[in-house]
Amino acid sequence: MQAVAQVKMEAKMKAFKMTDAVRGFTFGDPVPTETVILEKQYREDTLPFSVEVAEGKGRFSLPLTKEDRVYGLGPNLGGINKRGRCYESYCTDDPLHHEDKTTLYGAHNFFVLEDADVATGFFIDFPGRIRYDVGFTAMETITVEISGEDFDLYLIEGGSIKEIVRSFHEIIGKSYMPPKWGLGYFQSRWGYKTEEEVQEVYETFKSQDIPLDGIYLDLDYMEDFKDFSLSKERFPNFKKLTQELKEEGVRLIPIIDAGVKVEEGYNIYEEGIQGDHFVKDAEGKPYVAAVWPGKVHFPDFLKKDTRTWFGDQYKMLTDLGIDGVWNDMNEPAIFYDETALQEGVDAAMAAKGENLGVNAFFSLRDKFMNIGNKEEYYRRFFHTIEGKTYTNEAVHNLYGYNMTVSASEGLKKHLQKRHVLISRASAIGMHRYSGLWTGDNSSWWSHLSLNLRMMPALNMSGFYYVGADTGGFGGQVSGELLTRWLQLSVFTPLLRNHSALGTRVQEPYAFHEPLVSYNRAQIKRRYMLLPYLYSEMLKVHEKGGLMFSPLAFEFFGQEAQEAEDQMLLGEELMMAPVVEANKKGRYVYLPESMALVDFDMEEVTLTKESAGVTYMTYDLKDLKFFLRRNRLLPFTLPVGNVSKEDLTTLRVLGYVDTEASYTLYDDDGESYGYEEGKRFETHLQVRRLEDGELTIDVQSTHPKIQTVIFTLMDDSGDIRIKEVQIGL
Ligand code: MIG
Repeated sequence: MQAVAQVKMEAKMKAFKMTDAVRGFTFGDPVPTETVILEKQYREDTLPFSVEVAEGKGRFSLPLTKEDRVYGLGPNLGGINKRGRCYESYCTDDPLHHEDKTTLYGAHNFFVLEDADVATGFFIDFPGRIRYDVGFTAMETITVEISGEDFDLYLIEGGSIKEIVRSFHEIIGKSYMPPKWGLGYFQSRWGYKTEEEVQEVYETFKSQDIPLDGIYLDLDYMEDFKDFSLSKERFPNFKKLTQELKEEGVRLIPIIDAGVKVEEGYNIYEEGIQGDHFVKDAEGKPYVAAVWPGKVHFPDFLKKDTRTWFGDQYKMLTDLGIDGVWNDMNEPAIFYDETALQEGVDAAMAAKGENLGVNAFFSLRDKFMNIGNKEEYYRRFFHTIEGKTYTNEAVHNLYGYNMTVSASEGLKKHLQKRHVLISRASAIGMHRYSGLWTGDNSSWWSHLSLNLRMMPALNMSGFYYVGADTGGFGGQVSGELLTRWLQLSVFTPLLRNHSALGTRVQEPYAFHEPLVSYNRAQIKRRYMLLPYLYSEMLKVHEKGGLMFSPLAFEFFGQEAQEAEDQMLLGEELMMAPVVEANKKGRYVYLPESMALVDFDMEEVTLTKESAGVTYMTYDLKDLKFFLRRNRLLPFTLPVGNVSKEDLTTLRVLGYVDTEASYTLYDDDGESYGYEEGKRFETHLQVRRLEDGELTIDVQSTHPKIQTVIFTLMDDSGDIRIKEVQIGL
């Protein structure tokens, strides 16, 4: 990045400092987004490049050298290195994520530009649309176009991307931490129609011996798609079912949509009208859009008292025994609005009996075909922030974010213990309140690798409790694809198999043998890895930084930069999933020697692999990954769900040539004690002495762990097993 020129509109810009690594520049009078939690300290400073602010837009371009790489931008299409594409930050409901798309559900305006020797982080705090042309129009230019004149631009400096990410996380605050059961396996489907069907799903998991921590409930549990209602016909014993399953350690997680059905006598609608909680149209009347329930009003989540009011509605669910929710359609998605529908109907009526030319036909067709989520809808309803009125379009990316703040506050208040909360729309800031799923992907191989590539970018934005619809939401999944997807998703903190209405059933047992056995094995392995995954979640919650990092963030060289189908997890593991059809293995790039871990229920094996490129066989039945040199990986034996976790014996894999240590974090899994640092730590340390002897040290405050069994490999590939008893 080169210094180009001084900013043109000095008068409109105020410089500030936030921490040693973070400085920023305020242009105009930005909307408060509450993304950044630290105070600005205004001072003199100059921007090292020019930002044009004119005609309702802010714009800057930076030169990219051939070597520069661009990382971040959250849940987006494209590679890990974002170069060569355009992106837009504007939360959008788009269920077809093919290569032409530029905008998905999240708006995450943090990216890092790295050249041969310097990396710089950029964060644009602005709630409207931002366009990024990352070396697309001109290969050697990145252009950012902000659709407003009022924004904060942050620059984050540091010695490495990892440091920059940590410094960024310091200013945006700590992330949402799910309860431990949130890291289990979840089954979902749109739609399990009745409580019998849900019961049957549970029974099948049980009889098939497949672990399960919960079942997501889609729209069908509601009456007429009304938020906080229950279908008396399909779910007459909702509370009983919820409680019975919970006794088995299986939670139900219902969906809540952003739109509130317009219906007289419906309590949420009536209260919303009385309390003036709905967003208004230009005439000051509640804006009418149509989503699943038909006509709806949208709660104005940008208003504090509306958030409190809506958040309190979740009590209806917590009173029934619900401990987790998913917030959907909160971009907000709009099927049509009254004006657009009327225009379509009028055009159709006018066309009646006419001989339509091709252009007239297409124009008529478009009135119905492209009626969903039209840009103009978001200019037809308004929010008021600190006395100023904005179109939704101007503050669009705050909507789903604040619906989720509302849910989070309500659930926290009414549960007194941790809950699971995921949202579809997202913006940075929301990471403090919930996790997310990546929206309506498809049962495509390309979306399996997209899932992998999104993980580090989501972590960069502060989101850790994340995952994609395993198996793919839309489209027809093949058994092979589901099993391959599980081989990846067993590592993602949110592990949920979800699929759309009308698609091929995709529960892990919905396939023929041997796939069912393989799927069962994959899910059990997730539970074996759970102590480690949970420990890593507690660590990133506390310290920020990345749980998933591209190889390029850790190793030098072009091979590391280009290995976008491999990923580091924590400081210990390297994943190398198979993301293509008809493969029996794949080539893996090893930046240093590692232990190949073949993870099996009966016997976990370690094999030494030298640095370089190697072909690894990887069957559908396997779970394989790599353990880095001088690192330890704790694991345990599988259980039916998190409530049955048994840590009396902890197992540890190690590739130790000189010395390795790991501190396993754990806690009660459900209280907020972790916020005050209440946790159990188990320090594991292995040293290999000159003569090859091993010394092992285990210090633990964990109330359960009694025995630790180490399987340790050295540089020559020899394995030794050691058992350590912890004095009580
Ligand atoms: O218009 O509730 O992303 O997970 O199954 C579709 C039905 C609405 C979109 C969500 C998806 C969910 C579906 N919803």
